[in-house]
Amino acid sequence: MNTKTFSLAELGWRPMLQQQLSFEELDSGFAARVDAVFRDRVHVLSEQGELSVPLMGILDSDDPEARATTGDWLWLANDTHRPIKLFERNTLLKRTAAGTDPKAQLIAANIDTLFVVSSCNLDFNVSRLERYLALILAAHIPAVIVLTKADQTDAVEPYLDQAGAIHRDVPVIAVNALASDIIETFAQWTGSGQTIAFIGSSGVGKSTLTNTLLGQRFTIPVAFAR
Ligand SMILES: Nc1nc2c(ncn2[C@@H]2O[C@H](COP(=O)(O)OP(=O)(O)OP(=O)(O)O)[C@@H](O)[C@H]2O)c(=O)[nH]1
Ligand SMILES: [Mg+2]
Repeated sequence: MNTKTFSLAELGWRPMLQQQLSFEELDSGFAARVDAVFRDRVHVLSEQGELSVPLMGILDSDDPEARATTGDWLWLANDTHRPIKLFERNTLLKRTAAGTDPKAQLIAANIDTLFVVSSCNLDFNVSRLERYLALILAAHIPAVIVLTKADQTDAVEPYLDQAGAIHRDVPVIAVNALASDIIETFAQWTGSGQTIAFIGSSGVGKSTLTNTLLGQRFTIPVAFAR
C-alpha cells in the first residue's frame, strides 16, 4: 500500500510488548498500531505503511475487551496482514455502555498521559472535571488538567486554584492553545514515542492543542470529543 511508514519507536513500541512475542511469532509477522476503529475493520500505522485490517479471526469476539480499540497494538501476518495477536494493554480507558447492556465500551488503549481539557470561561465546571478524572484515574492513567483560553481572561488564578484543589496528584496548566510556546510546556509529556490524548467538551480547544503541538513533532493524539 502506498502510504506513509512509521518507525516502531515513533509509534511508541515498548519492551513489554516485545516480551509478549514467541520466537515463532517474531518470524511470522510485524507490529501495527491502531489509530482508528470502524464497525468491521481497524486502520493501523506500521513500518509497512498504513493498512486497513478486517475485524476477523482473533478480533471477531463477543467480548468487547478482546476487540481492538484506538491505541492498541496488533501483530499482523507478514503476507496476508491477518491479525495474529492483540497485545496486552498498558492502560485501557473504557466506560460502561448505556442502558441495560453491561458490556464496556472501549475508548482508547495504551495512553501514557491523558489531558482533561477545559477553558477559562463558562465551560469550566469542577464537577465535570471530577467525573473525567474519576474515569481516568480508575484506569491508572496519569492525568493533567489543561485550562485553555488563558489569554482571554484577566483572572487565570481562580481557575488554577479550583482545578488544583481537585486532586493533589493531577498537575494543572493554563495555556493559550494557539501559542507555539505550549510545545515547551507540554514537552515533559510528549517525548518521542509518548501517546497522549485529550478529553473535554466541544469547543474547549482539543483540536487546537493537537494542531499546535503537531506543528513541531509527530505524536499519536488520540483525540475524542466530549
Ligand atoms: N484565544 C484562544 N482561542 C482558543 C484557545 N483554544 C481554542 N481556541 C479557539 O476555540 C475554538 C474551538 O477550539 P477547538 O480546538 O475546535 O475545540 P475542540 O475541543 O476541538 O472542539 P470539538 O472538536 O467540537 O470537540 C477555535 O476557534 C479555537 O481557535 C485558546 O487557548 N485561546
Ligand atoms: Mg475538535
